[in-house]
Amino acid sequence: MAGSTDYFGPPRQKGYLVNIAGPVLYGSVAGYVSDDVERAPIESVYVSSGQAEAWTDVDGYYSLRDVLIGNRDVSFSHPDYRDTTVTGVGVTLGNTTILDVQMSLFSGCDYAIGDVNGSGNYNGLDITYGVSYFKGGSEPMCPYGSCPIAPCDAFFYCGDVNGSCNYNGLDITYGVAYFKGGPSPIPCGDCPPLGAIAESEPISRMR
Ligand SMILES: [Ca+2]
Ligand SMILES: [Ca+2]
Repeated sequence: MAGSTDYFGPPRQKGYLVNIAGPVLYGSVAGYVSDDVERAPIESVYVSSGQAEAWTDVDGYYSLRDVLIGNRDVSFSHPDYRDTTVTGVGVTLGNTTILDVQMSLFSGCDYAIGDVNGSGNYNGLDITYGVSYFKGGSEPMCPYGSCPIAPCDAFFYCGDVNGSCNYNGLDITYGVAYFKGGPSPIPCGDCPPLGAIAESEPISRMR
């Protein structure tokens, strides 16, 4: 009988080998990371896939070792650039897969802070619109998709003027104080408006 043969036979080599052969089930991914506009190398990009991690050198090159074989996702992140993930990268045993990536500069989200009525700027009408919303009126009209990062992908992010990353009555209070000469609006830190990173100029008051 087949079952008896198995029982009295040698240990199952297949399972045994898998247990001791873990380290050889890896491959590598290596390549060049550059700016998608100037094609210039980007230094210090954090590259990761599962447990494997690496950083690009001054010339934009990275070498990610000990990546599990199979189709893997490889992620690239850098504070000045939009996060990039390449999915389904084929990693084979003991080989190096070449993966060059271009990253786009993260220059902020395309919206005007406080502009809940979709007019393109922040003024007293946005306060009125906001008060109306909290009484059951129309939702804020933040440009949809201008900021594809949570929580900035929610409908209300443009109404956040006190930097709390949500929109509530405190933003109305803050806005009213601002238009009376109080502190400038503060965007949610995860959703910086375009230009806010490079310039951080005070937003001009519009009454
Ligand atoms: Ca407005
Ligand atoms: Ca808020």
